[in-house]
Amino acid sequence: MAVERTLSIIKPDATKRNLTGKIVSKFEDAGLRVVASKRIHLSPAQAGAFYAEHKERPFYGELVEFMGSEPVVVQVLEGENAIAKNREVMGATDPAQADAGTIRKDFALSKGENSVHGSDSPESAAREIAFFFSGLELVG
Ligand code: DAT
Ligand code: MG
Repeated sequence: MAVERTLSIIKPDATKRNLTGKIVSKFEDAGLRVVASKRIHLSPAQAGAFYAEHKERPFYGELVEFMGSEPVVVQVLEGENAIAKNREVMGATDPAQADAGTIRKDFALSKGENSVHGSDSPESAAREIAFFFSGLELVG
């Protein structure tokens, strides 16, 4: 296994409920290190561009509106097998299907307002990290 980096977003439903610290604790407890972090408020154009891969899906408009509704915390997480490990800590997209102890099981409100985003492959991690951060902002 290699040390990887992955892009995480703590979504509006979670920042609004002041859950940032509790969510970061779950990353850290799983051995993931926060190597970059910022709080931003996405414009509709930025949210739309980030989720462009979903633009044909029926929930795209709702997703873009939600992601720009409140600030988010975007972070780069680093660790052994970080991409898959983060997806495990997040839990399934639908909180009703998520395993006990996962972020989405503990905090998500619905399939749409599901508290966190995480890259799903090395290619998406590289693209998503570059979307939000310059190399100078990554402090390993
Ligand atoms: P994930 O975030 O687990 O990678 P995804 O990439 O399939 O899931 O979808 C991106 C986001 O879109 C997801 O986190 C929440 C929203 N979404 C997905 N399926 C949905 C649905 N059936 N109804 C409403 N929102 C949905
Ligand atoms: Mg996804």
